[in-house]
Amino acid sequence: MISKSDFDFYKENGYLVIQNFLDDKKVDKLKANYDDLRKKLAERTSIKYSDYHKEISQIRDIWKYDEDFKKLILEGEIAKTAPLFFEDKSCRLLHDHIINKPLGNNGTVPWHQDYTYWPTDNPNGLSFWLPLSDLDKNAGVLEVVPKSHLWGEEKPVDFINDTKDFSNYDVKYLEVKKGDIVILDALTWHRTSENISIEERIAYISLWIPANSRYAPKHASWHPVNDNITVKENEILNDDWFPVIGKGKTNGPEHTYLDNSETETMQKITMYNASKKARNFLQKHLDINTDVWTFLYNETNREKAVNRLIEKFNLNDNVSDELNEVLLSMSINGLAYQNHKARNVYNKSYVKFKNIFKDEI
Ligand SMILES: O=C(O)CCC(=O)C(=O)O
Repeated sequence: MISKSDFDFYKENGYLVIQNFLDDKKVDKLKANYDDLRKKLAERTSIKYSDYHKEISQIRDIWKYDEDFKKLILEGEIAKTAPLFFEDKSCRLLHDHIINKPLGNNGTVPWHQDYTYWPTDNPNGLSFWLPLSDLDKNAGVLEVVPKSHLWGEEKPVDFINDTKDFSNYDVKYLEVKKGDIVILDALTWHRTSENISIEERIAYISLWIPANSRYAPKHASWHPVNDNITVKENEILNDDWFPVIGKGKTNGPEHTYLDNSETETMQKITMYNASKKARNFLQKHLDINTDVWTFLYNETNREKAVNRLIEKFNLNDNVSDELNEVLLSMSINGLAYQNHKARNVYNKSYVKFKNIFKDEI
């Protein structure tokens, strides 16, 4: 039960932790389902599970694969709670995903505001962030800047070329326990640091928007949810992929929003184009006629590719191990994304790739 003071806290600070939101048994079942799912997805993509497990940190649209997650967000505890945080007591699912910070291969998700990445016209959304285990400060917990949702929307942050710094602010580390949930306003500045604990850090996140949100492709045309949208620009997001919970307004005025079309530019390497740019670059310079990522996932091909690139770009020989690792990581990401839009959200390999080839890309 959420009290009036909880709602007041959320409104004032732009986030809220609800303790004991789900019992341990339910969370353990969700975790087991996630373990099964990632095994199935690795198999379906012909990626070795050990590679998939180490590399893939984001799997999208969990509710489309798994009945327990689906029940949780469409009928269960989250469905019963999310609408209460909206003016008309109803909301629409934008999408859900799991973000994992695997041990030894994870990093920071830089400071950002979620709404800046959503192709929708109304910033009054939020997300529910549910950890599937206890988290201490070292585990890559959510860090939030209280009250920052009141500052309004800024341009989207490019995780690869990130420069935001909130070290002078009163940042809160949300050391939540298994079964707790964090509710986060879509304009609240937040990040998660590297997981340096002894367990992988898994969070299930569902993102909610006002039921009468309209499609705004210019706000985030690169976002994968665009692929699930069949309505036209400025129309209400009435599509099967975006179910409404509650009986709220499914009509209403249009809102103005920032035009972020420039994030699509292919000029320099950014989080919006990194995989595409890397693939085009490798296809061209390695003269590959088949799928680049399938080709590079093969160890022998990858070794040949490394030698060829070192020779062609006159790189120092000592870059060979790093380049091999980067190509492996990018090939796993590329294959998983092509197959089911899963990937590593930390972009370490793209940053390394960018640093190795500098202005050549
Ligand atoms: O779970 C994470 O590591 C990142 C979560 C996040 O930043 C988000 O959900 O917007």
